Amino acid sequence: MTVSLDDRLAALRTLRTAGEGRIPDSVATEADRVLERAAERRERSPGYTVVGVFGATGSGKSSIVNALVGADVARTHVRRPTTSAALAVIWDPDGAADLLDWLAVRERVVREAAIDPRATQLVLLDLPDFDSIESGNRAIAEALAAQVDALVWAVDPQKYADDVMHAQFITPHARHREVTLIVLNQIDLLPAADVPRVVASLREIVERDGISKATVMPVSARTGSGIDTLRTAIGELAAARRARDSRLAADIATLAGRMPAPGEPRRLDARAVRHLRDEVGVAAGVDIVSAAVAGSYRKRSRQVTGWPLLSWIARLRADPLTRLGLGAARQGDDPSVHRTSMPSLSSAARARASLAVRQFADAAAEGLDENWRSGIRATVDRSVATLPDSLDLAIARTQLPARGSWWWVIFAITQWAAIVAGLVGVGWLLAAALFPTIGLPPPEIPRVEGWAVPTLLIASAVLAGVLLGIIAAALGALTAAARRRRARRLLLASVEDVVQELVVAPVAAELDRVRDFSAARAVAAA
Ligand SMILES: Nc1nc2c(ncn2[C@@H]2O[C@H](COP(=O)(O)OP(=O)(O)OP(=O)(O)O)[C@@H](O)[C@H]2O)c(=O)[nH]1
Ligand SMILES: [Mg+2]
Repeated sequence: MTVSLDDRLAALRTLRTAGEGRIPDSVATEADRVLERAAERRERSPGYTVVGVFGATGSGKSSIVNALVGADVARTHVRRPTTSAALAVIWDPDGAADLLDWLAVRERVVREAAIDPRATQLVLLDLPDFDSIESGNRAIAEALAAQVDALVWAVDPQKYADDVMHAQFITPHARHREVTLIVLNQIDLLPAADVPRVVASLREIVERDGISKATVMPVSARTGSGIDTLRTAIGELAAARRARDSRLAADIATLAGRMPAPGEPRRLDARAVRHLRDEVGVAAGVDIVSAAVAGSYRKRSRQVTGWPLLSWIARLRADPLTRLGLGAARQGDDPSVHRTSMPSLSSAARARASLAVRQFADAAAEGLDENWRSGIRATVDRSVATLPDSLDLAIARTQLPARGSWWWVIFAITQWAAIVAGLVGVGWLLAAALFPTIGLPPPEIPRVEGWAVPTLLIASAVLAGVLLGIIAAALGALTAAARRRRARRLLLASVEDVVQELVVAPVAAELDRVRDFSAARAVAAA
């Protein structure tokens, strides 16, 4: 996979934002530095290649620069350390000025003849020693090692195997292998027969440092042996004009390697969402409210359709919905400020809801790295805090089925008609008994099949009342059950909206963030 530097930089920016709070602070800071450095380097002298010569004191860095240039531009000495400030050799004073200012290199030498015909846009840096006893030297070398486009490591036959140098300086730059040249200097001090052995040994050590297929160039700054090959290699680096991007790409890849993989995020499971909704619904009192809807219906049904002489008793009982603060009285209330008076989100209910939310989050975060898992947990913990209020509001806003039934009025009229018929029967019988006592002729009492009509009237009125009562109760129970189911559905839909907004969506966003991070990490590390 070939990835452009722009893609890599975009990936690093994604890693930085998506990884906020999830990657170690040190890595985040370093990412900011790399992004800043890349932007700054790309603004300056894009055609130029900055090659720095790094190494331990006395390895011959300054001597190598002089040999490359063909003149004593850099001071060399037996005294250690000699070089204490970076020196730039340039061939075009204007083109690289801005770049050198950014590199903070003040000592500059301008030369006429290029070290290689292809290397006119080159900045060659002689640097202070990397492992210096002078902390200033070390700081300069370290800062420039982070800024140059290509690194030349100068080692000498005495110290080429020094563990500290490899572990502290070369290994951290292993990713820069494409823009790294390893130079074994002072080979004139070795018996000629030993050179291949030392080169092979150095190559092996450098491979262990992580720089595979390293080219180790044996040179002597004193005799000039191997210097031409080194010039050609530097000329090629400059001509390719890829060192700068390659270096920045390696920086990004190194950083991406220091960011732990977040793990494979799961898809959110619809069943898990439903289970969460149901659990939170129970906690929010969906069952209590839907039972109250049914209870309220039954009460009002009894009030209207019950035997009129007793139905006033039903009127005395409070409406279960009103008791929850959800009765007809709230119609016209501003629902945005309305609160139910349910005891629903008692501490037990709260605990049940937050347990369900945390279980949902933990299941969603399964398979992720700990940092990301705890990130998801922290996200839902914030949701849990606002959940009770949002649920109460959602329940209060739900349009519950509260209207009466059309058949109530038919039953009511029939009940009253039966009562009137019964009263007519009673009046009739009373008249028959009392009229003679006040000298009036008693009303005639016809008979049907041997039964007195007024008695039949009373009996059928009582029978009708009982029958109507039974039928109305059965119809009422059926309708109340249907109401309860409908209320439950509506309430659960309201709860689902809240759960979606406060829990599911934030968790899904976190999982998307993990996916973005993983994808960016693959691009950055490619
Ligand atoms: N025999 C031999 N001596 C060399 C060679 N290159 C450098 N020297 C000597 O090694 C000593 C140190 O050389 P410098 O070029 O000053 O070394 P440096 O790496 O720049 O040292 P600092 O600036 O102190 O970090 C000098 O006395 C050089 O003459 C070489 O190829 N062969
Ligand atoms: Mg020097």
